[in-house]
Amino acid sequence: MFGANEKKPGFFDRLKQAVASTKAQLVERLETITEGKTAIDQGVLDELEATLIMADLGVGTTGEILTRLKAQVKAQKLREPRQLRAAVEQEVLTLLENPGCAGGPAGDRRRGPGGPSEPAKPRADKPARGGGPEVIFVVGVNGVGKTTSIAKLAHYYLQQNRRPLLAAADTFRAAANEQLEIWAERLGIQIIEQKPGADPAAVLFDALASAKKRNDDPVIVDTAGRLHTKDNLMAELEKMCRIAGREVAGAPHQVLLVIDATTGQNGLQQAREFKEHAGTTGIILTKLDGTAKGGVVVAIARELGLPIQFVGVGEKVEDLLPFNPREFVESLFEA
Ligand SMILES: Nc1nc2c(ncn2[C@@H]2O[C@H](COP(=O)(O)OP(=O)(O)OP(=O)(O)O)[C@@H](O)[C@H]2O)c(=O)[nH]1
Ligand SMILES: [Mg+2]
Repeated sequence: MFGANEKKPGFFDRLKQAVASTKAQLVERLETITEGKTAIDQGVLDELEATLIMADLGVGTTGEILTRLKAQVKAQKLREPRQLRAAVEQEVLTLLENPGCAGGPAGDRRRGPGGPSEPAKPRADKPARGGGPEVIFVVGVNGVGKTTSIAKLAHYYLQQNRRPLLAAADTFRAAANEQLEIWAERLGIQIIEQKPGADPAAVLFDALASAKKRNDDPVIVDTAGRLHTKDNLMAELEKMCRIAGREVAGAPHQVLLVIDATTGQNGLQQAREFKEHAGTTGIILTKLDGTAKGGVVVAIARELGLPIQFVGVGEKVEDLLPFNPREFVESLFEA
């Protein structure tokens, strides 16, 4: 928390702080690679490849960037080693601004696994109109920062003068309710819960009824995240989607998958499962602060075809930033 006389760091500064380790891993190493070199030769490209992989861009994404850079070198559009930083920056930005565009340049572009899917249009700043609340499911495996992200989301919507309501539909884990209750109390918002072990769909039903009655919006739904009962978990999520859609037109309007940035490429596999079964519309990438694996942002955008909606940059409620590809790239590459 910041004292009354303390200036809160701006949005961009907070993002810069959060990506400092990734920047050291990725961009500052780029400088080292090209230092004293007179040409972009195979040695430079090999070192670049290793650097991108170490920053967790993943093998596929790294390969695509390398292919495109080599084509530029061949066409003599890219000659000087000192141009490499800007060239990588441009490639990263292109990948982030076109989620799901895995594959080669023009003509070979296709959607990521899971078939064709339009990137979700986030309704982040638009209050629901008419037929009931906006319904936001928050999904993801255990420990990735789901509950904290829900509190942060609630805070974000409060700042926009909306009245979020929390639905404690992770009835699987006994302590899940308590943690969410603490946040709800701190934020001064309504929480709907039942006994541990209750049917999550029943909690959701109650939450939607309550939100409609009290004009709460959005309804942010915590869900269970155990993967060892994967089939049950996915069936449960599907059932909750059906209930939501029956009670509120078009619900769930967002299904946000929480991924822990510190797990790097492992997070991608989880994401594929959830995308397939739970109709994920966007990503919240947590714990971007203090990881040098922030390059996973690029791999997620390219391989999943899902927009990153928010990034988590700390443990406090205000530590959730709406994600913007250009700002992210600038925070990394800016001198
Ligand atoms: N540094 C940092 N820590 C975070 C961030 N998001 C969550 N955390 C921390 O990660 C830990 C786990 O967060 P939770 O929100 O409890 O995670 P969860 O997914 O709900 O966990 P379970 O309910 O146990 O499955 C907590 O200590 C959080 O404070 C983030 O963006 N940055
Ligand atoms: Mg939790």
